[in-house]
Amino acid sequence: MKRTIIITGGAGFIGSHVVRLFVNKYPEYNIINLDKLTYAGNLENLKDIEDKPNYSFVRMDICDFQSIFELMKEKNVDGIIHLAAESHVDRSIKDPFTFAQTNVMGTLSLLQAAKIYWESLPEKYDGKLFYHISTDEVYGALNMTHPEGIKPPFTTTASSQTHHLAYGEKFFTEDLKYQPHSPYSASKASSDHFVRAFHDTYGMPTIVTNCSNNYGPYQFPEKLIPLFINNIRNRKPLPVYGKGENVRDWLYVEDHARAIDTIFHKGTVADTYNIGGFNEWKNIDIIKVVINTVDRLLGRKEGEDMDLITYVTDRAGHDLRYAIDSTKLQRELGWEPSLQFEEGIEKTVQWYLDHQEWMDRVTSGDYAKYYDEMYKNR
Ligand code: NAD
Ligand code: TDX
Repeated sequence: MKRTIIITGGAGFIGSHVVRLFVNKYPEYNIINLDKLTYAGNLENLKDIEDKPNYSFVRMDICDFQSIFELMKEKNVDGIIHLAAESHVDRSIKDPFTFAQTNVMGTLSLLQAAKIYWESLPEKYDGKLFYHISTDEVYGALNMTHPEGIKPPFTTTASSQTHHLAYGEKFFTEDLKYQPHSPYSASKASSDHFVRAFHDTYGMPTIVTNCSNNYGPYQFPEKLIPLFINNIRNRKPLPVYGKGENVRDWLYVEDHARAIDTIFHKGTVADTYNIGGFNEWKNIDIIKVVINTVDRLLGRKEGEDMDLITYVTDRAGHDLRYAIDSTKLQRELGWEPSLQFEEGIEKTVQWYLDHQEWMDRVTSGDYAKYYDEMYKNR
C-alpha cells in the first residue's frame, strides 16, 4: 500500500532512527522528514539515506500551523509520526516557555492542521493515523523500595523478559495517572492529553506511546551516555547529579524504532502502549559500566578513569526511579527488546569512538552548517 507519512523531529536522535527504518523498509512509502533543525536537529544523522527516492526533508516549525496544513494538502499526507520536541530536562528547568511552546502548542498546531485537512476529504479519517511519541516521565517517579535491587523473578506480569534488577515492586503501566514533575514532562503530559482529546472530541485516529530512556548512536551529547563517553575519552570530569542513586530504564534506540514501526502498523487506534527495556540501572552503576567499556575499547586499563566521577548538585525535582512495564505491547503486538544491555552499550560506545568527527562537529556547532551545504542547490 502506498502511504505518505510526515515524521516530525526526524533530524533528532530517535527520529533519525525512525526515518531510516521507514525509508529502508518501506520503499513504497513517501517519507517526509519535517524538522525545524533546532540545536538538536542534525541532518548528518541521515547522510546514508538522504538520496533515497522515497525520502524528502522539509525545514518547518511544528508551531507553523498554516505551513503544516499547506504541506499536508500538497502531499496528501495520511500519516503523522510525531517526535519533534524539546527533549532535555535540564533545559526545561532553565527555559520552560520554549518547552510549552514546542511540545504543547506545536503538537496542537499539528493536530489542528491534520484535523482540518483530513475532515475536508471525502473519506475523512479512514486510513489516517496521528501517532504521538511520548515519554515515561509523564507518570512521575516510582519509589525505590529495594535500594540494592532485587533479581528476577519478582512480581511483574512481564514474565518472559530478562530483567537486570528491579529497585521496587511497582512499574509504570498504561493505566497509571499522570504526575509529571519537570517542565519537560509537564509539557509532554499536556501534549498527550491534547492528542487523546482530538480522538475523543473529533474522532481523529490517534495512538500515544510512552517510552523509557533511549541510548544509542546519534544522541545529542547533552544526555548522560554520549556526554559521559565523550568526557571519558577527553579525560574531562563526569558530573554525577546528587549521589548517582537515581534509577532509569534503558532501551536501545533501534528497539524503540522497531516498536514504533510495529505500533504504527498494528496498534489499536485510541490506545496507549508503554515501551521499555526491562532494564533498570542506577546512574552510578551505568556510569561505571560506561567508564570500563570506554577504557577497554581505547586500550586503557579498565577502570582507570573512575576518578573522573565528580558528584555535583542534584537536578531540581530529580525523579528517583523510572521503570516501564511493557507487557501490553509484548502480549498484544509481539514486540520485545532485541538487545541485551551489555551488547547495546558495547555497540554504542564503539559507535561514538568510531565517529569522533560526528561528535567534534556537534560539540563545535559545525553540524548546523550541513543543512546549508546540502540544500543550497536544491
Ligand atoms: P532530540 O532532542 O534528539 O530531537 C528533537 C528533534 O525535534 C530535533 O531534530 C529538533 O530539531 C526537532 N524540533 C524541535 N523543535 C521543533 C519544532 N518546533 N518544529 C520542528 N522540529 C522541532 O529528541 P529525541 O531524544 O530524539 O526525542 C524524540 C521524541 O521522543 C521526543 O518527543 C521525546 O519527548 C521522546 N522521547 C525521548 C526519549 C529519550 O530517551 N531520548 C525517551 C522517550 C520519549
Ligand atoms: O550530566 C548529567 N549527570 C547526571 O547525573 C546528566 C546529563 C544526567 N545525569 C542523570 C540525570 C538522570 O537521572 O542521568 C540520568 C539520565 O539523564 P538524561 O540523559 O538527561 O535523561 P533523563 O532526564 O532521564 O530523560 C531522558 O529520558 C526520557 C530524555 O532526555 C527524555 O527526553 C526522555 O523523555
